[in-house]
Amino acid sequence: MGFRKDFLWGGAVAAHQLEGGWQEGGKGISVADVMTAGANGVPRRITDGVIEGENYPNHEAIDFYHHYKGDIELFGEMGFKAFRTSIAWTRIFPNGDEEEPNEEGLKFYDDLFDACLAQGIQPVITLSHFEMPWGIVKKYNGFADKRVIDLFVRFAKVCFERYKGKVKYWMTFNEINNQTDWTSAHHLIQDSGILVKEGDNQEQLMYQAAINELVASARAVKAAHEIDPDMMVGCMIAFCPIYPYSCNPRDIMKAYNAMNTRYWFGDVHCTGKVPTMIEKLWERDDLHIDLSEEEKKDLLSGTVDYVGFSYYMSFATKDKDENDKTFDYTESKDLVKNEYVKASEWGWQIDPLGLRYSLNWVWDRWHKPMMIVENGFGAVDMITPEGTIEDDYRIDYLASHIEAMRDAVNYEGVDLLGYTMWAPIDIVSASTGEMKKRYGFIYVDKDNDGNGTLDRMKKKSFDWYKHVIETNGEEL
Ligand code: BGP
Repeated sequence: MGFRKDFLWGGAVAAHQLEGGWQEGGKGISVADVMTAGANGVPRRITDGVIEGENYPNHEAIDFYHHYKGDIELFGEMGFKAFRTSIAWTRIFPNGDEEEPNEEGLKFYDDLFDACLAQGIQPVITLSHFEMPWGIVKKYNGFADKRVIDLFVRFAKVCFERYKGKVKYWMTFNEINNQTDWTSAHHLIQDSGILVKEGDNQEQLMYQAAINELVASARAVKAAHEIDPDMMVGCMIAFCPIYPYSCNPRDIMKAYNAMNTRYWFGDVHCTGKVPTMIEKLWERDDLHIDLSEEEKKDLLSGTVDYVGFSYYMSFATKDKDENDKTFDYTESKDLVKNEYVKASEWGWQIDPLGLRYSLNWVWDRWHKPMMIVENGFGAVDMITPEGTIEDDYRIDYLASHIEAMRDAVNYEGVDLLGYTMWAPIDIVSASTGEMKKRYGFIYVDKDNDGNGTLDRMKKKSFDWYKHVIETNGEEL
């Protein structure tokens, strides 16, 4: 009973949210470098290039670029077995389409991975986590253009060859399915590097880019296995189960189609086939998706080895039109509040049982080993007069979710490889650009305006997680 002996306990981050050093070591500009801070209800803006005087929180972030040795030691002290981060594409190919990689960027990750391995920590690596080179955005409009498939595969191969023997677990695209919400310009730039212009058919752009990314992912999986048969390459899905609002059959059908619309990306990653319901939707919406016979073969032969997914919250949906036979689901319009669960300060609905449900759904549908590669609680942390941070709310959130995944292992026998919570150290929030939305066991002295010493300090949850790892998740 309980988690496997070699369970990969750890934490997860993404390069652009913590490294800083945005112009060091020959790094080019990425989409994250042209996103301003949001905060207090003001959304992040995507600027067309870097504008003097704007606040770009990712430029310095928490300066992990210069602090990584100390930070990794702290992860080692907690007993981490795995550390998930991403490789900033722009450190390796500054514009994205150079012939040769940037040696200084490659060397940085060599040093970082060595620092992890010295602590007994396995690096778990995402190749593309919301940080496409700005050069690719400007020249090709990101994954809207098929030529970007080759650019991504070249980047992936360079990484596999260089880090072979150091990195076993990889993921291709972070939360590839966030762009289900194609009405959001934010998701299109983060997931696909598409800069939305007036008059664009965003639905067409999204589905074409997604297909191109899925082909790129499949080719990368094949390349990895040729370079090193021991490599395990996974996908990464943002998993929020969508419940029916009621037992009205129309709500059930709506939720069923909503799940299929949000998770067809995983079907392609895991089975190599586009579900017929998605092809029907393309027909209905008059979308013309270019997917050649050769590409279809690649999809079939480049299926993933495991499913990585993030889990923060659940959703609910409700049918609104009794004459609608399509049961089409549009994320920006079709979600409703679930009165049975509470929400965080940022409106994220807290639902630990939803994690057990998700593990079972993924396991039953795709029959692949799984890794929970993100799960955590963003909150404002206060320093007490004694100088401590008593983050019991974070401990409660994580404990209830770890219990739910242990139940899925014990009661349903799902195959779970590991758990890398988000994020072991405070970093820049991806959705809002804020520093005050904190997830870490380690506090970083930096505020929303970019002020602070960058000093690190342990929160109460630090020792709690250390004990969870020591007991292999038995004592929460
Ligand atoms: C996921 C992303 C991460 C991350 C996390 C928390 O969607 O993969 O990059 O940041 O969510 O979100 P946020 O930082 O917006 O609170």
